[in-house]
Amino acid sequence: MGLISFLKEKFSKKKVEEVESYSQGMAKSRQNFSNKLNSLSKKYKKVNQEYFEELEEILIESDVGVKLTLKVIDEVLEESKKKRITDAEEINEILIDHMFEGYMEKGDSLTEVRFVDNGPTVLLVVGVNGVGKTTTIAKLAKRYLDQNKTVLLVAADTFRAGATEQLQIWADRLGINLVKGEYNSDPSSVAYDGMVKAKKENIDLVIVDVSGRLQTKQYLMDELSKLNRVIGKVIPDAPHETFLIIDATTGQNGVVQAKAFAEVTTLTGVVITKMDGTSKGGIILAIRDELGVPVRFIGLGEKMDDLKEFDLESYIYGLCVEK
Ligand SMILES: Nc1nc2c(ncn2[C@@H]2O[C@H](COP(=O)(O)OP(=O)(O)O)[C@@H](O)[C@H]2O)c(=O)[nH]1
Ligand SMILES: [Mg+2]
Repeated sequence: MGLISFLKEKFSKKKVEEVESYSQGMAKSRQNFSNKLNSLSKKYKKVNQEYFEELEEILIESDVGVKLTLKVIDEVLEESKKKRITDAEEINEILIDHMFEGYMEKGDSLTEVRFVDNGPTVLLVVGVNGVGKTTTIAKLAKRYLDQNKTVLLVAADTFRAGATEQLQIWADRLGINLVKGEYNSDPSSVAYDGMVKAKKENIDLVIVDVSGRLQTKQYLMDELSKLNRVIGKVIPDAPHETFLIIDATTGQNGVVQAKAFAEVTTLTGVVITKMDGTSKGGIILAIRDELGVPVRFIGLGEKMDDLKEFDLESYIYGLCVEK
């Protein structure tokens, strides 16, 4: 049984809330992707060269990325030849199996923040302006507050006008503390203050909002390594996690950003925001293929509870299964 048939059966019996929220959040992507796949299989019934060319186009238009698209199409061609399958619907199922196998091949798929046994766990959150960093930080803080952890926020994005104020509003709403500095002050000194406070107060999770200025790679690299050094001085082995935030609506530009960050620092996870606002949900696969870093959470809306653990099966279902 193909993966899609398997998932249809699994989720039609057990309509879990998680799957529902994925389905809603990914409606635009699904309309784009699964409708195109369906009309393609109706148009061709039996596959041929043109069919595979159109299939390739659909994948590329969904932001799966050229490299992964070519790899997957090759695999599907090979399997269909070997098994002598020419029925377009069956081929589409094989395609989906391969797209998602590709994800699993790229390493671990953990989601929740990994907490250290002793002392504060430090999570750096990086990404360019406007991708949803601050909102995601607030959502993550809420998630772990709900799990009875103590959370401290650190506003190390001191360059963007209003960034600190925005984080302050969230901290107030959530009833937690925020460590901040003057506008344009050194992010590392704010981070330092944050670490000292977190250690003194024995906080479980410290989330640091980091400015993602990509003017030059050297600049970003210097700034991030200084930040890492300063944090590690106060809390050994910290930061424990570095999440990169990518806006799904930026398409392949998001992939370019991800590569740039991965070159200058060690990323332990990616969070893809605004999945609800794109019709090109394939970006998750492209990022995973290019970086090999697990997607830890996805943003499916602007509300506090719209941040979900990334779940590959729910994602596939949300992307591919017509409602
Ligand atoms: N629809 C939608 N909007 C989001 C999501 N995440 C963030 N946003 C919006 O994106 C905008 C920029 O977010 P912000 O957190 O300020 O970005 P930052 O500059 O990276 O800190 C805000 O209007 C957020 O409400 C999401 O998952 N879905
Ligand atoms: Mg911000």
